[in-house]
Amino acid sequence: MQKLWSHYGSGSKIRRIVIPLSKIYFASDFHLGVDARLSSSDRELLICQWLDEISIDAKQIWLIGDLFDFWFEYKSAIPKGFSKLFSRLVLLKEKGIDIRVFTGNHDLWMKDYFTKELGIPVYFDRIEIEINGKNFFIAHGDGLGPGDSGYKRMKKVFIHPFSKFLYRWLHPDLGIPLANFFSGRSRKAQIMEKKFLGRDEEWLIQYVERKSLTLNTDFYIFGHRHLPIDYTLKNRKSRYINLGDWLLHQSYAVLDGEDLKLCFYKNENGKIYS
Ligand SMILES: [Mn+2]
Repeated sequence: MQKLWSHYGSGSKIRRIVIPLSKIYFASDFHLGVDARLSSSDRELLICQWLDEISIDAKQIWLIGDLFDFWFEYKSAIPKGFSKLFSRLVLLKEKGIDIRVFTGNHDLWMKDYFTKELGIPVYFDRIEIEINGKNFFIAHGDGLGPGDSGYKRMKKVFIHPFSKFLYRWLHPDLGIPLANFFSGRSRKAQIMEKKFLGRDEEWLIQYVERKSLTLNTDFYIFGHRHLPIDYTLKNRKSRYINLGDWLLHQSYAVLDGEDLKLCFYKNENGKIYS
């Protein structure tokens, strides 16, 4: 019979166990539902792979808006096509990972599906929060800063309960294709690299510079811009982080202790603007 305990004998190597620190991850702008460099379904698989990998050491995962290219919740129906992502999120929740979701300008019509069915809190507006002793200001980023007045007016109409009420009376088989038609989503998403406009032209940089005059924020975390940006503000302390997107960049941010950095998943050509 094999001697089971022999490897504990003198001179044998002690197995080294590494317990990873719990990290906090941020990502945004998956835009599932529209084909880009990858088809929506392939991108969903890639996101699930990424979630699997980070679930090893993730304590918390923040998804900061535009998870879906279009989302609308009827009282008893949701758009189909995202079941792989949902099942992964449920699995991670069961592993004890705290997941939080923001709405973006493409999926602002969320109701209670995430909270009730998936147990995931949804934020509809910017928040200030302290994580690991650091102050965070988190928002999707649409309609903030100067300019964009047309969009700001349109958003007011979109989020008005009466608009939702009216839209809800369209049958989903009509309502969802109609939304796709009007946004030109039947075409492939534009995947041209956006241009970083620099501190004088980037609306969100102007917005956070103004905010930082009164707030003591360490990290301003936004999506919406579809460009990975890590920009240190004039006060030389606060950083504006834009999470980029998954249409082109497959980018995300990770907070490890007090250190926050932008990373890319399976994209060796990822570039960070600063
Ligand atoms: Mn977006």
